[in-house]
Amino acid sequence: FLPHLVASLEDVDQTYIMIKPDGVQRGLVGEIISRFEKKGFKLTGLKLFKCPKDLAEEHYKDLNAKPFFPKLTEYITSGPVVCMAWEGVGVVASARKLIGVTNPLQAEPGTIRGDLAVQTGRNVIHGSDSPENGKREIALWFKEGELCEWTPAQAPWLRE
Ligand code: IDP
Ligand code: MG
Repeated sequence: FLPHLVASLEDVDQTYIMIKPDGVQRGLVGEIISRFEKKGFKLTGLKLFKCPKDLAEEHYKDLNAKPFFPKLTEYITSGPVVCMAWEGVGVVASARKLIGVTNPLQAEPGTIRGDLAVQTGRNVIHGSDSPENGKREIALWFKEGELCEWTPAQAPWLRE
């Protein structure tokens, strides 16, 4: 019996999900939010936001040596984004599965990128890649008071 493993199965994680400017411009906001809602995760933060350049650079700082970095920060700042915080057991990895792999042409049908996008440079959505980055990115994109703690009415129907 490994109580730490059992406990970790029940740990509630947070992930930062962002609909990129192409997703907003293409009218995909409702469609995308709906997929996370229907899955059963809990929305704890939501805003439409025009991202300043320095924030885009900070968010993607691990990629700042890549040749596509200038175009990436230009893309992210080219129009409003929808910033979201979602919470749930296993939400980080599950959201990455719902999103699909980085290149939409390789993303499985049924995933957001697989269904709704064709190019890596316009792949409509971001999702944190680890629970640590989920926390870091939520703190980066949301101010105190912008997140909402609440209990969805469906909670007892989602988990035994
Ligand atoms: P991810 O969004 O699937 O986690 P990352 O490798 O973390 O993918 O890259 C972050 C974002 O940078 C991608 O979602 C995409 O918008 C952009 N990106 C990654 N690789 C390329 C590329 O080769 N060309 C253009 N843009 C890229
Ligand atoms: Mg990434």
